[in-house]
Amino acid sequence: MIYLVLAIVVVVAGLGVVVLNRRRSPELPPTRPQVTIARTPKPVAPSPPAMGSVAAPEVVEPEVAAPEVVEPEVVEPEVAVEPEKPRFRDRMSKSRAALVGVFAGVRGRTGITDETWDELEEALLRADVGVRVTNELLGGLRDRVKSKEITAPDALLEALQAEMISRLSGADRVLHFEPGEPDSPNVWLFVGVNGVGKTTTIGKLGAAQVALGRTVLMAAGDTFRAAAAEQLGMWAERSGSDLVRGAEGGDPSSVIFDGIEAASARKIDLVLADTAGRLHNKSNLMEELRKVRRVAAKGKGRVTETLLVIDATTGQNGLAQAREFGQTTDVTGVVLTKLDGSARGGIVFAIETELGLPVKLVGLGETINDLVAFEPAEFIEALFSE
Ligand SMILES: Nc1nc2c(ncn2[C@@H]2O[C@H](COP(=O)(O)OP(=O)(O)OP(=O)(O)O)[C@@H](O)[C@H]2O)c(=O)[nH]1
Ligand SMILES: [Mg+2]
Repeated sequence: MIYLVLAIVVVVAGLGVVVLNRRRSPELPPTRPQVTIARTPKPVAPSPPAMGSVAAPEVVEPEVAAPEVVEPEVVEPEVAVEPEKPRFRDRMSKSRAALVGVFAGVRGRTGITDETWDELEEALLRADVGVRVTNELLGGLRDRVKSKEITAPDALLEALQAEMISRLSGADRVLHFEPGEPDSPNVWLFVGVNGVGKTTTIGKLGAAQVALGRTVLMAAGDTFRAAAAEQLGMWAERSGSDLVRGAEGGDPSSVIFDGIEAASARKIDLVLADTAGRLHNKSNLMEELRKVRRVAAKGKGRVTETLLVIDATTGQNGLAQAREFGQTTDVTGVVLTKLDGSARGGIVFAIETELGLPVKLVGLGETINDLVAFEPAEFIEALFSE
């Protein structure tokens, strides 16, 4: 009997030890909290696993639940950040720098003196406003000073600013787009001398038009330069536009004609036609441009804009170009590029007053977002702001 009781005690004690061991052993390996840390979504530089660690395989085991932790973090950066349009004020530091010092000097005097007029004249000419416009602007102000309507330097500068804004108002700066039959695309043609920014402008404008909900096809009418079509192709891809290109050295008119026909067949709204840069005094190349213009109007498309691209850093030189191009292709407006790198923003006045061409778009940098509609008030305020 005693043996029987002893035997029962031994068996029960043995079972207790087994149960206790079973309970403890699963607690030994690291449990959930550590596993979650191991699943941190951003892969950290792998640290070497603890050598010879017995617990290692057990840490790896519970990775099944991982996706739930990872997903939200990966998706987050994909949310598109709406890029802001650049502001004249922020990008026109060079043009402004040429003027603000003068304005400060004018303000610093107690009255309006001969030096005041000399300094203003010099500053406006240096900013490439042009002799004619400078004389007209200052002539009008002199009269108002003589009649005592203006007496203080501050008021003089305010009046100059208002006068400059008013000279630029009233121009038609709209990019003309005629809605019509779906197989009759609008065609906007880009012309200008070498390297002014035609292709880049097409790229930026294509992106803006696509954002407006229009479908766009780019026609690589620059068959002269080997890399020109590739360059335009890159912009087409970036902006979500179609591309039509021809053989290198081919006839630019036929590439643009083919582009317009393709756009018509695909019911695309707008064709942006690139052309090779050319000097305005090369008559054979200007004749080629005349043909491009004529042929573009022949098929299904409607040429609703011919935009002359002018580099703002070339200043008054751009005027001579504009005259020649205007006579050749019926230019409807100007795109003034590289205003961000130019101290000669005043060229806008010469272009508009002396040539009667509206500046419609302005390039304020090299990226896809750096093309803006020309806003006279914002432009002049940027020149005067300190
Ligand atoms: N800073 C600045 N650079 C610009 C602007 N527009 C164009 N560019 C630069 O000007 C250079 C020439 O631009 P393109 O678009 O190739 O000029 P293009 O008129 O097509 O040149 P060609 O086809 O050779 O006649 C490139 O480096 C552009 O990035 C602008 O508004 N600001
Ligand atoms: Mg080009």
